[in-house]
Amino acid sequence: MKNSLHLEMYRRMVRIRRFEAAAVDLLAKGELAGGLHTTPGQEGAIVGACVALREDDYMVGTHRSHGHPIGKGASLRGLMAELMARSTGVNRGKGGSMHLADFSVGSLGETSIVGSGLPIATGAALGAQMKGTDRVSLCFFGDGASSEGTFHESLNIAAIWKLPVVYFCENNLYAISTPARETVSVEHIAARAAGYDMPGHVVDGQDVLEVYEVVKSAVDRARSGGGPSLVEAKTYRFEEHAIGLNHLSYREHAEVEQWRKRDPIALFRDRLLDEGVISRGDLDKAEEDVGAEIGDAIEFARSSPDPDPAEAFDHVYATTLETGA
Ligand SMILES: Cc1ncc(C[n+]2csc(CCOP(=O)(O)OP(=O)(O)O)c2C)c(N)n1
Ligand SMILES: [Mg+2]
Repeated sequence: MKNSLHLEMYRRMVRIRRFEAAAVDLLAKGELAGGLHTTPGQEGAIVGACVALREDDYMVGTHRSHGHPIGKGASLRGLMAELMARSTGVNRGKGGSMHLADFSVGSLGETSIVGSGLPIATGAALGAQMKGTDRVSLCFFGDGASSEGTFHESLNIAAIWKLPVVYFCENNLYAISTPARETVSVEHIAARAAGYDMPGHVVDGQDVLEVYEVVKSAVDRARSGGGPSLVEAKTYRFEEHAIGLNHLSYREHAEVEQWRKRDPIALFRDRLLDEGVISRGDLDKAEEDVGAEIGDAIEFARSSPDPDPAEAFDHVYATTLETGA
């Protein structure tokens, strides 16, 4: 792997962390409305998986998905404007935090309905196959979603039709306050792949390079007609389920602290420096550049107009196919 790919991975992880920190700050200041489900701790899983895709491949996120479009290469301006409900947002300011679709980078969107992304990603893979393209679809979902019916139905049909899809579970050990160990029938969600006769892999979600390598091989397999795979990343969210839900006490403080020691960004930075892959100066410069991008995105959003109320019912139903696919 080349240095430039490592640096881009680092940049995207930092971009996600800082973008969300800025959004939380804007929420506190009242410049942004609604809730935010943030993802600190899970950036390695998100970026490692997204970077394994080609730019024209598809990706579907979850309700916790500011990071996934960023991982897929979306520009911050349209995402920040969407969070701030401006007409220049990726969904014209009508979607908000849980609906950050950006078709320009193959990001097909997110919704608040847990498990709803699985059939969408499966459908995108079916579309790619029927059109004879070699596009692959990457589907993110959580440990909670892995017990929804949509998970099982999607994996079954994808296996039968050998669809080019990679199912990627971010197992952060909890669905809101419910531990996966109390609701998931297997120790490793990846073991469920066997029931659908597809490969299942467990990866360390705090290790962006391990995630990248495993997802890349699953993507290559899907692209060459080998069918779907299931990848489970063991990871952790450092913050609460959503901003403002700080009253919940379902996790031991020591557990949170233990995972915080395995911050995927810090681990990657240390490794790049230890192995001499990228200089400290280049990493610092990447962080500085991301800081400037965030500032630019906020200014862009602040100076953008609100959506026109006359457009409220536009784009509810598709009249033309806008994906360019
Ligand atoms: C169908 C459905 N059921 C329940 C909810 C309420 N809900 C929102 S997020 C969430 C937890 C999802 O957990 P997981 O899939 O592990 O994702 P995580 O929040 O950990 O990223 C639940 C139950 C919902 N939004 N949709
Ligand atoms: Mg979870």
